Amino acid sequence: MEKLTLEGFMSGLKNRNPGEEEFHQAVEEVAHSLVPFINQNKIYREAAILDRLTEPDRIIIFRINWEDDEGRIQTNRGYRVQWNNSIGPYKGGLRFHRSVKQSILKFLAFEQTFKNSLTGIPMGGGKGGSDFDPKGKSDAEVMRFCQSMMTELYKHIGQFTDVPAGDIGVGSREIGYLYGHYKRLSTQFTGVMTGKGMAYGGSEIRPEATGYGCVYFMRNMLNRIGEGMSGKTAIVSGSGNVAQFTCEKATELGAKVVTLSDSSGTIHDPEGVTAEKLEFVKELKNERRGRIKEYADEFGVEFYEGKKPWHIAGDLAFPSATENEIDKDDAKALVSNGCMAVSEGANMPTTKGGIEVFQEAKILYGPGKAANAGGVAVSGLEMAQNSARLSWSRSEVDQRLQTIMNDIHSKCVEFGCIDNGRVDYVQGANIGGFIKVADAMLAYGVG
Ligand code: NDP
Ligand code: 2IT
Repeated sequence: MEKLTLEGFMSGLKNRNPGEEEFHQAVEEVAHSLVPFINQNKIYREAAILDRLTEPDRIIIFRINWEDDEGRIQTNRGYRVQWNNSIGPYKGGLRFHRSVKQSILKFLAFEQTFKNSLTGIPMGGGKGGSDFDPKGKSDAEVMRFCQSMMTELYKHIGQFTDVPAGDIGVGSREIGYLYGHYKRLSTQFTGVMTGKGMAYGGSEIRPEATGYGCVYFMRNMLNRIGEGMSGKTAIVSGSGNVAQFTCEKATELGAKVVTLSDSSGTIHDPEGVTAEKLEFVKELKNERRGRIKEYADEFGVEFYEGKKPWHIAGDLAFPSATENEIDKDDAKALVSNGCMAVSEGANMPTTKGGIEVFQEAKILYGPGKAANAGGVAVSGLEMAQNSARLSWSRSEVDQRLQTIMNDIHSKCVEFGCIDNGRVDYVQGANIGGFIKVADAMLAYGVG
């Protein structure tokens, strides 16, 4: 059998999925690691696993109509991308953002499949969302939108079929409206969604899990080279769910977080975003839904309008906003300012050129599918608690999260160890995530 080449594989993929740049980017990053691995392990090649794994099981696209507060009828588009359920029910978040389109949800669902495998919990990969923009909408409008979306979505999900959760623009408020409507339509109270409130089947630590997990992963990478979090300066982007709890845990472990951002700009607080200042951010972002500039006004620090935080010096970087937020020049700026490690809270926040800069500089680079897996891991723990009809304490869930992040780190080391004991975490995460899914697919035969 002919050897697989990256160029040949990617050219076929691009022809089959024209114009879907984010999807091409996510697949290329994975294929870069997997093509040599598959050439060495012919069983995967013969079963055409890579071709099958880069095609979703199905994509459901639907119209969502809802009425705004002025009585006007609005139309949005809804999606659920069910990528692969070889190792468990489809699992992954819903994103509400004006930029949502098929290419973005395909890249996210594809990545999710590897990420979920890395957690060791039986979950397949999926993702969904809508181009609905929650900014400036009233609670009543968000509720009507969520209910209308669920009226279609509920036909395609289920505790053993597909279990959505949150992502950008989907937090506890949206999950409440979505889950409540599912319950009404189905007359069932099941663990069909995660990220639920504590009053109705949620898990302790789920809101914190992505940010905390991302910091635990950073700690693991640092510890392996004899370093620690204490005394380090951290650059964090975003100011939503992932950024807030990254800031909280990094600060608790002795680091100083000096930046936060949103789509309008970056604040720089050289004294550090302390626990007290973070409470202001949580209230600002989660309750009042205001802009991060207010932090600068409140605490008298610098605000860089329209800028990302990567030009500010720091030892550690935690991109926690969105895809492609670190390009080649941003990565160069980080490295030349002394950044020694990157742990990605966001999904695919670094461009291909940016990743090359980090790898050439030989700094620690933890890709999202490993570093931000703590969120979906605790979603898996929420599903387990729902099935068992019980709930674990905060410390129990946190302990399990730390163990899962340690195990993911070990898996990356196992499959990503390269020259002189250095670890290529991209290769480690890609191969480590691939094997379990691929072996399950082999076991099922052709189908
Ligand atoms: P939130 O909606 O809570 O926060 C998103 C933050 O990122 C906001 O500060 C937002 O600013 C900023 N942001 C979003 N889009 C852009 C953009 N195009 N340009 C600049 N800033 C932007 O989302 P999350 O914190 O949940 O998600 C952040 C990232 O983490 C995403 O990549 C998500 O996929 C990933 N992730 C999330 C997990 C979770 O459990 N929630 C799990 C794993 C990964 P603004 O308010 O101005 O839009
Ligand atoms: O990207 C992600 O891993 C998430 N948005 C969380 C998914 C989940 O099902 O908890």
